[in-house]
Amino acid sequence: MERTLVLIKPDAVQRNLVGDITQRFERKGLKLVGLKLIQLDSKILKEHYAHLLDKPFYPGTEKFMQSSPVVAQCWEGFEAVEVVRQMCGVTNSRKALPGTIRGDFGISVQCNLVHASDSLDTAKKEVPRFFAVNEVLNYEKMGPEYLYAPDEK
Ligand code: IDP
Ligand code: MG
Repeated sequence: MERTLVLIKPDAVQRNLVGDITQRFERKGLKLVGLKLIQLDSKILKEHYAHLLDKPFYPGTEKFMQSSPVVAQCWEGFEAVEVVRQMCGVTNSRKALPGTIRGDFGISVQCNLVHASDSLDTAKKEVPRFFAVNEVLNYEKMGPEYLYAPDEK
């Protein structure tokens, strides 16, 4: 099973969309293994968005991401990284397909509601960036036989 990081961004927190977004991942069949409300600072954002530091929009991104707490989540599932990325939609919410989180709730590039790890390698770095080892929990959940075939677990 893969684990992936989701951040529900300040725009979604302020717009009362935490529940709607979380419910989508739950209904999909993903398993919530980490969850917390956190205030990000410049240091963690510079690490998290290292690939964007030289972009002209980066100062705006950093300010936006600190403008309110965010909800950090770790979701687990078979091919969870790709599943969650697909559910979020492309970066520009105006281009994100209907049915995706960004496509359904957003109309902005910056204020695009969610962050999701973009590959398994990235997820392996991002989950420990936001969660201590004891904040990601292992537990049994009812009903995986109705979510997966035996060779998908
Ligand atoms: P992603 O969130 O879809 O993985 P990235 O390219 O990793 O997209 O960019 C991280 C975040 O930086 C985006 O989600 C968005 O909030 C912001 N961002 C990316 N490109 C732009 C831009 O061209 N203008 C303003 N903000 C941007
Ligand atoms: Mg990204």
